[in-house]
Amino acid sequence: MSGSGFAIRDNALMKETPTSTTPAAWHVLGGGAMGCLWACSLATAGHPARLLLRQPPACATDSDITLSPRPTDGLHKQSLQIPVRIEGAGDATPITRLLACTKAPDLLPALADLAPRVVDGAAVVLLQNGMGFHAEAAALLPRARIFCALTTEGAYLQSRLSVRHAGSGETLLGAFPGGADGGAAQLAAELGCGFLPVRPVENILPSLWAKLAINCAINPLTALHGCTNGELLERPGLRSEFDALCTEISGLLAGLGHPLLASAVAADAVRVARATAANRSSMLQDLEAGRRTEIRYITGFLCQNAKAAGLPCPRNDALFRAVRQREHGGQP
Ligand code: KPL
Repeated sequence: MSGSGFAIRDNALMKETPTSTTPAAWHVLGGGAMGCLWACSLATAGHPARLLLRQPPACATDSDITLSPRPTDGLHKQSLQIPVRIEGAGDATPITRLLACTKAPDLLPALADLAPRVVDGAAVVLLQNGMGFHAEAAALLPRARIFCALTTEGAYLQSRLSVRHAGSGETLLGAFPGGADGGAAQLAAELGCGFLPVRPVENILPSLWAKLAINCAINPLTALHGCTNGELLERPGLRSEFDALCTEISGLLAGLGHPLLASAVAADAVRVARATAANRSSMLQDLEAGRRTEIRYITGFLCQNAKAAGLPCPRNDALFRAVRQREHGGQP
């Protein structure tokens, strides 16, 4: 997406191609913690779940995901083997329901590979951190119904195809680009049929912006300083940097027409940093693992919108450039 404007697009106008599978099979894209967790949630509720991997195992198409659930998931076991079907992009099965759980930088190339398999009217749910890729994803899949989701569920991979559900949260789901329901209620019921609850919202954009603002405040600073989310609040030098960054983000949100989010951002960022004090942010983990980070879709998106509106954003801009430099192996 360039700028904050969204093209006119209406999910309700897109007819879904009827298929014989009842209930509809879900394809879950990405073998990270979120992909495995959602595949397990759907499979335990009896929905056929297929895990789409960039590099599927050479010979196995059926596999198990090892799930360590939370007691509140209602599965009454410490660990379960959940059977799933593994597919690669080259498989031919038509896709009617897709939950994309890749990192933001991997999303568009993966969707381009899958596009020929996505049936008319298919529901495609984008569950990535950040903003700025939704319109491009919609352009790659012009005949699909696009939804955005964001989640506060916590999970981590214990090893390949072995996931621990580490924190219970909530997932919001809304049609892209927002506005009328566009099928979100029905889809939320389907996707939320397992142990991960999903709440439909009429307009997901404010929630996406609110999450973006929190990620702008926490992720780049923790990534560059190599610290936990909680240390941002505790270490005096870092705390003043964090506070000044929140002030700039708040001013930008106000200038971009989000006054309510602007007034809440500092308190929200502190609340999330405190609630996830022991966490190493996803951006820190990406930098440490030598992976591309989501900076382009987090701070980069905010800066792009700020500049288009003529709003100076020196702190965010400096963080954006510093993280990009680290991604390319440079030192601060
Ligand atoms: O979403 C997060 C992330 O790490 O990407 C936060 C909220 C910062 C938690 O770590």
